[in-house]
Amino acid sequence: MNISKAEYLISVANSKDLLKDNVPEFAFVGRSNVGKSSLLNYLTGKKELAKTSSTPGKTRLVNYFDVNDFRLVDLPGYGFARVGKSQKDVWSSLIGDYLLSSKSLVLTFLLLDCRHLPSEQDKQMIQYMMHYNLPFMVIVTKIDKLSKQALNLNIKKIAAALKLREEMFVAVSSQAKLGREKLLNIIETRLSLFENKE
Ligand SMILES: Nc1nc2c(ncn2[C@@H]2O[C@H](COP(=O)(O)OP(=O)(O)O)[C@@H](O)[C@H]2O)c(=O)[nH]1
Ligand SMILES: [Mg+2]
Repeated sequence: MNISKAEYLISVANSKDLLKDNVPEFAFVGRSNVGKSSLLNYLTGKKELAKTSSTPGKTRLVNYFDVNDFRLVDLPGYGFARVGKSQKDVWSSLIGDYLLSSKSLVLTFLLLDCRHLPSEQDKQMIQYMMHYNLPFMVIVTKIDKLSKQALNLNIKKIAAALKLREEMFVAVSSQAKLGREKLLNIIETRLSLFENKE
């Protein structure tokens, strides 16, 4: 797939403002710092499309991007340790509201750092999506940080921890530029299935 257009559309802070039209959407979710913004930039080929970690404000919003004839949706990051508090944010209700209210959600990508086992919040996300029968896949990020061997081993461990098949996983590195074609192919395939279903 060729990316002919990639533009920031809008950011939404409240569930009532979530978009509810029929443009097919691909959502990206994961804990803060997992590499979500970097991946959106890498995928679209636009370096500044989604701001990377320097602007934490945006991480609490649902950010929509128009890409070709579909949308990429950057969901709020979770697992932020609040300054001065040991308590962690539970993932935003905005995430749950988005996942249940989007009229045209084709697929959600849950991002996990390839070096770490999934957190409780990651597991809850998966359970949530399974409970509501929402289609999802897992993206393991920052694979430039591991050798091929270590990566394969970690994917096995992560898959086992989540009780998911390894076919549910895509491995990427925005830094080393790995995994873009595969991800775009997945998007293209799911898009055509979705459009034929409509
Ligand atoms: N080594 C490596 N670092 C990455 C990669 N992707 C993102 N990062 C770094 O991880 C940090 C968080 O990235 P960001 O995209 O802002 O994460 P977000 O909070 O999930 O949106 C930044 O310092 C990035 O430079 C990657 O593929 N490889
Ligand atoms: Mg981000």
